[in-house]
Amino acid sequence: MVRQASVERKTGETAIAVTLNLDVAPGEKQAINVSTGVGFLDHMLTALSKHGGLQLDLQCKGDLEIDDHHTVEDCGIALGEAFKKALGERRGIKRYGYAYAPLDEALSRAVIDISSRPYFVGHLPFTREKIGDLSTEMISHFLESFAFASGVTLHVDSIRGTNNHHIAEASFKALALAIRMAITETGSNDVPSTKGVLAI
Ligand SMILES: [Mn+2]
Repeated sequence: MVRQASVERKTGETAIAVTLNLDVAPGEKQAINVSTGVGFLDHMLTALSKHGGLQLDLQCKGDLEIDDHHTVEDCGIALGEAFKKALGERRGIKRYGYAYAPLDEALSRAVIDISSRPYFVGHLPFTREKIGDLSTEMISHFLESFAFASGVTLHVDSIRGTNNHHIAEASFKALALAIRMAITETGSNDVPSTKGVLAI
């Protein structure tokens, strides 16, 4: 079964088309193509896909003449919706995932529960207002939007770091590795919950 989903999302503020494949078949080339108009967000989503073993095509045309807010938030929502759809009934997955990732002096940790209990807690103490053309406050907002749209519980913490580019990138890489663990197929056909259902 191919774990893939496409989502199109159009509002007065953004137009987004996203196709997400949770797996790369043996011998297949991992395909990643991200264009949001916000360079640093492209860099983070590419890192997320690459290290998560995901295949992602995400194209966004947003109202960047205002600022980056709608673009970043709506990309988080659209990616979350695609992730939720690609997971389907959430049968036979590990469900929990956790990882640390360093990038030089920066160290981040991400913990995910593919639970249908949307929640986000982040500790990302950036000291700059922007990294490239991405507002640092939008990084937590992106992760929150992704968590709520996909129905996952997500905690992302910067444990240390001084370079803001490194703090952000280590956090997305930790998230990538946590996601990979959580979506790993166990070979079972079971829904990993005592409730017997996870896709709500
Ligand atoms: Mn980088």
